[in-house]
Amino acid sequence: MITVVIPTINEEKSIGLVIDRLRAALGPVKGDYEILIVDTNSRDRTAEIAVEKGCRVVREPERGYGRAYKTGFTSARGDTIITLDADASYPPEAIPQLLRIFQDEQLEFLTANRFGQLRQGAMSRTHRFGNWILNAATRLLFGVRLHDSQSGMWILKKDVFERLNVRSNGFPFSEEIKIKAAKVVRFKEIPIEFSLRQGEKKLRTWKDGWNNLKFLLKLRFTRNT
Ligand SMILES: Nc1nc2c(ncn2[C@@H]2O[C@H](COP(=O)(O)OP(=O)(O)OP(=O)(O)O)[C@@H](O)[C@H]2O)c(=O)[nH]1
Ligand SMILES: [Mg+2]
Repeated sequence: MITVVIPTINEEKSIGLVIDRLRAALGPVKGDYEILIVDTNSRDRTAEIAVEKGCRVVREPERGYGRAYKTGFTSARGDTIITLDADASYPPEAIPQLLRIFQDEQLEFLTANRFGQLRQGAMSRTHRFGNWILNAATRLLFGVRLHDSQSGMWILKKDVFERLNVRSNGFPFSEEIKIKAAKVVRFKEIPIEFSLRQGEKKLRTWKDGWNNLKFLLKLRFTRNT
């Protein structure tokens, strides 16, 4: 079984569309699936829309992108997990092809590369620059070559997450899980199309960018990580 995990805070503008597009894309895929929304205190109709559309919603009252994923992965019923944002920036339509590669090549972690086919205006210059720095840091500090260390669309085996001991509860969760997975499991990065997000972004460019870089340095230079 597949569990699609989507973390949300106030994403009522796009969550319905993302769920509809997911159902259309997953319909022809063989086997059972569930869509699991991990919601952190949305004050809009995000959770109601998800329930109306037949999704399971779990609440995670503590803030944090990584924390939301930890909660979601732990309560996932599937042995295969797919992740994406609720902001309609990642393409659910790519899932069947990504799943095929994941299965055919017996991968354990697949991450989608947003820089493969970046739609015009999908990402600001500042974000592109920040991503370049973080990709370079990932390569220099860990010897892991990624085109997109911050991508939020992955396919992974649930047991891989259980084995990796991912520490971060914030945005660095994204790079940490990839760095750790790339070292120990069958891992691949595949290009996807990426579009401008709908609704309000939760990431604070400078603050979170800097936090991510500090996190990488700490992960590299402190023991027991
Ligand atoms: N449950 C939960 N979801 C979160 C939290 N922070 C972000 N999210 C969700 O995680 C996804 C990624 O957050 P975004 O704001 O899109 O961050 P991003 O994609 O790195 O940045 P943008 O390029 O600006 O979209 C979105 O679906 C958010 O609603 C959180 O603390 N808790
Ligand atoms: Mg996003």
